[in-house]
Amino acid sequence: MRVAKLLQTLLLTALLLASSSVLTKADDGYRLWLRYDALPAGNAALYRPRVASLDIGGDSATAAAIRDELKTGLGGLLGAEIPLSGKLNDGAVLAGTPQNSPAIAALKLPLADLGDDGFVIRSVRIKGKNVTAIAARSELGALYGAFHFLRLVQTLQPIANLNVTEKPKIALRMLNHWDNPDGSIERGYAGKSLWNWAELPEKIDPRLRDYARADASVGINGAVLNNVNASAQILTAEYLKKVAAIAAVFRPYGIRVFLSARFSAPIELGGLKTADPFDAGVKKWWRDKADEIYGLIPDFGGFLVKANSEGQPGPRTYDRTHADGANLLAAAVAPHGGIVIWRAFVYDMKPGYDRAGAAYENLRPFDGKFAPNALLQVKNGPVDFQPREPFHPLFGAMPKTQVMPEFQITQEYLGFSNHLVFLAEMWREVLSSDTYAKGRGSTVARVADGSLFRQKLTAVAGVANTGSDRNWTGHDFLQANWYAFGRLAWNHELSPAAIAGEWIKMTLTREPAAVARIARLMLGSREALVDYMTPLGLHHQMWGGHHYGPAPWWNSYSRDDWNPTYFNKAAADGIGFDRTKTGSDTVSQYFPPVRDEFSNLKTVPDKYLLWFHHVPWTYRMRSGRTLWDELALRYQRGVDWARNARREWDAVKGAIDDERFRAVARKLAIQERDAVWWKDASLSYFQTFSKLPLPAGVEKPARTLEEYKKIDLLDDFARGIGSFDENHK
Ligand code: BDP
Repeated sequence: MRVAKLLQTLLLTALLLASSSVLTKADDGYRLWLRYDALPAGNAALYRPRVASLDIGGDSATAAAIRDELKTGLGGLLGAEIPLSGKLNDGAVLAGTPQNSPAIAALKLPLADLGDDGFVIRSVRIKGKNVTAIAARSELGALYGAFHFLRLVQTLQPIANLNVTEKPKIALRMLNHWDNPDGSIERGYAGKSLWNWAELPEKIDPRLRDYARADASVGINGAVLNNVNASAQILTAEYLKKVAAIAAVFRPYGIRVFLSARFSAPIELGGLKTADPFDAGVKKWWRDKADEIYGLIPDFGGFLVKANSEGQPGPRTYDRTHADGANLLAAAVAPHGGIVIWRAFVYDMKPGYDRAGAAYENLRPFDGKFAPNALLQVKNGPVDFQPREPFHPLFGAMPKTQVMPEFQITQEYLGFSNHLVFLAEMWREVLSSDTYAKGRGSTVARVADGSLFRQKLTAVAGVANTGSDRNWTGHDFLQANWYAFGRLAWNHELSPAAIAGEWIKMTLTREPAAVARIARLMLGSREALVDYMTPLGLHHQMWGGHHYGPAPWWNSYSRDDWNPTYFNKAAADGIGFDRTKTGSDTVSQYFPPVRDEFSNLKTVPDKYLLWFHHVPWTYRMRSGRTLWDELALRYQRGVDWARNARREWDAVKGAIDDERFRAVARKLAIQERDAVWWKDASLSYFQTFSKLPLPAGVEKPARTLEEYKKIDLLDDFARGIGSFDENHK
């Protein structure tokens, strides 16, 4: 009897240990959302597919990638070896195209309208057998379908009666890597570059393939490998071989490689005296360079160019226009089917001007002047990747130009890889903004997907947040932004909540209560960050240079449009940048009724108030509070969120492996510290003008304004509190 009891206790303990070790198993985050750990036991009929065998058509590298992913993925999720078999088993999964799979061809599925990247997934009965078919016109489409199928299984979706049809709304979904030849990454906060130039092309880091898998799993199909502040070195014969080696790894996963081109490369590499786009020698140099590149990389995507911006060379140096510059490169790649992406991030400082109006002034005159294989890449807002900006007025304003949005996934102005902020919320806000260019419903998304102006080439870019950190993005949660960018680029109608739900279940936990709690955290994070950094339309209030931490007092740059004081205009009479008729009037760059809504104090949304208006500290807000009180309370609200986020996170302990749980907890502690610092430093400075007391409920700053001015928050970061190694101990 006693022995039996003892055995029972031992058994129970063993079981408990086993289950808790599953939960607390270390996970360094490397596998991203493609973890494929065994699905939980439970309501098996609903979410645990029976997969008897895999039948993947084709023998190309892409077909091999599909086979590999499904075999590893389903094998892991279902905890069983899944045989490859051409036999029509009950429970077989077929994947392929009508060309590479007779079984798929026989199904005669409606594939005609799917384009190159689309796919269908169908539960079908063939000769009395239940089969899942993943079918597409191209092998790449079938790969996207395979990843989609895996996602359904990973997120516990019922898969017995599938009838999925998917195709992307935007053709080119690309990451811009701001990586330098020396391995550093401009505005990168997750380690070094993933491209190991010194070892390439001989040695290929296996990580490159995992990068490509991750991209393809969310439909990303283009990668600019180098910084827009480009070194000409990337275009040398030596480097092009390295680029070709990377392209070869990416190819099976449908990712085309692009390069940032330095406009003056004909001088630096070609020894020419000029880079004038009208010069015959310059034209020839670019044509030859393009031929050389396509000789090595037949599917090379093309060039991205930052010209006459922040010191970069460009056509204006030779009295030529931006269109002349873009068309020079467009002509060089056109014979090979390549494209040129010209950036609209141009803002030449003129006395008394408004930086927010500069890109529009510089680029709009060239509407209709760009070559058919050129796109204009426009940042989401008119200043520079701030926590919140109204949409860029160039969206909708260039109907004869192929315009594409550029988002920043890396968090240059948003707390680096230290702050948890789910950016799908921001991107949705921009994409669903109505430009009214052709009346109601002319959203930024419809500019981007080409439906508004019947644009032929469509694209969207995100400045990557990836790096060599073991977990890719520094902060485990910021993988979600890479994921979300891809998902929204594929389908801009997806809701942030749906994307967050998918990502959490694939990456962190499937425990329903924890999923719900974490989703709430993610979905509130962007508004909270705006609150504690730049509420009510404030912008560009960050410490100079590195842009980490608050410095609303900063006025020491000779370029005024880099100074936070230029943007906040805080003074005794109030705060905010007047962009209405009484000020810079750049609000008139928007179409009516948007411009009227933003210009009028009665209708401007609170979130853009200080973006468009300079208002007195005692201005009466919609809430009935004074501007000063409202501002202070917003900062406090952001701080409260950051505090609460830590408690929320503590509450999911046990639902997530220990390693990532602790790493995130450390980051959240930094975020809280920074949020408090932002509130205290900002309010201390603004109070010198408002001369008003803090309202009830707003905590008093812990230090003096002089201390906030002296201490660079980044110093702590540099000492290691924000680093991956430090946080994954
Ligand atoms: C700014 C960054 C700078 C970039 C620039 C750009 O501070 O590092 O080079 O944007 O997008 O946000 O070109």
